[in-house]
Amino acid sequence: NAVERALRAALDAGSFELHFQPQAWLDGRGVVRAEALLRDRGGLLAGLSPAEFIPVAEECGLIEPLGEWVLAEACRQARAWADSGLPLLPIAINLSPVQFRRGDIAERVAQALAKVGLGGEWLEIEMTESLVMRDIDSTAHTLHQLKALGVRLAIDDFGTSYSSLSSLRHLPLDRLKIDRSFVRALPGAAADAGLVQAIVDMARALGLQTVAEGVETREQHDFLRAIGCNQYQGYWLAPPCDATAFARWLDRPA
Ligand code: G
Ligand code: G
Ligand code: MN
Ligand code: NA
Repeated sequence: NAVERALRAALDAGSFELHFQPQAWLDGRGVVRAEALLRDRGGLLAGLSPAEFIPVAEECGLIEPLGEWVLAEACRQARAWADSGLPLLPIAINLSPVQFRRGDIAERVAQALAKVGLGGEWLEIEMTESLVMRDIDSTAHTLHQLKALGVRLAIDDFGTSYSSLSSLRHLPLDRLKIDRSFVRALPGAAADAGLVQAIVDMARALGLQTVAEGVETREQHDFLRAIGCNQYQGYWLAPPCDATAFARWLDRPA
């Protein structure tokens, strides 16, 4: 398969890179963390979204080395920014269910952090709702191991799958990321506005923060702030960009 060959070539050539997209407080306190998003620089996968090649990597086993690389590279970058005098910024990575289910993810995360001398609080892990809700006992065990490292835990694309309220309440989660399909038609679409409000209220009752994804307009931003959503991410703040451009963006004059 052509994508599988391109994945192997990119891993061999070292042409993968992480791009970064900021997440910020809606109340004006500025950037809180950056999400790391995988890209292939100049390789055969350059035109593809990870949404297209990650599933192939999961099927052919290459998600293991690829996921390890993402974890190590995110830690390396957090450390490099801190060493260059930028304020240390937590980084969120996306974790594949395949990496999560191996059973040793907490150990791998602990090693990656130790290698760069960072505490767990500098790393956030984004997982899909279906990963978190499937096989809840073993999930809870792994999440508690990660939480014990100080790592923050977020549910990505929240609302697109199915969550048990009691699981949301009892798992050691920090944040829900409200899927951008609910954000797209805000603030005009009454049904979406009601849904997002309900998610924000439910999260607050459960002691969880909310991050709205895919915020593209000032109107969306202002609506989300007004209903008490905590943080946001999206093109209206900044699109994902490479590490150099991201550091420049962080350092931009106000
Ligand atoms: O960055 P972009 O919008 O193209 O990402 C598309 C999808 O790919 C998103 O759902 C995102 O979570 C996922 N993705 C991006 N980078 C990674 C990664 O490093 N690992 C995994 N497992 N998924 C990623
Ligand atoms: O599912 P996840 O949140 O990991 O996906 C992040 C993806 O969403 C990234 O690939 C990024 O390119 C994309 N993205 C980020 N901000 C926006 C936005 O404002 N609008 C749209 N359409 N996509 C966005
Ligand atoms: Mn994500
Ligand atoms: Na998402």
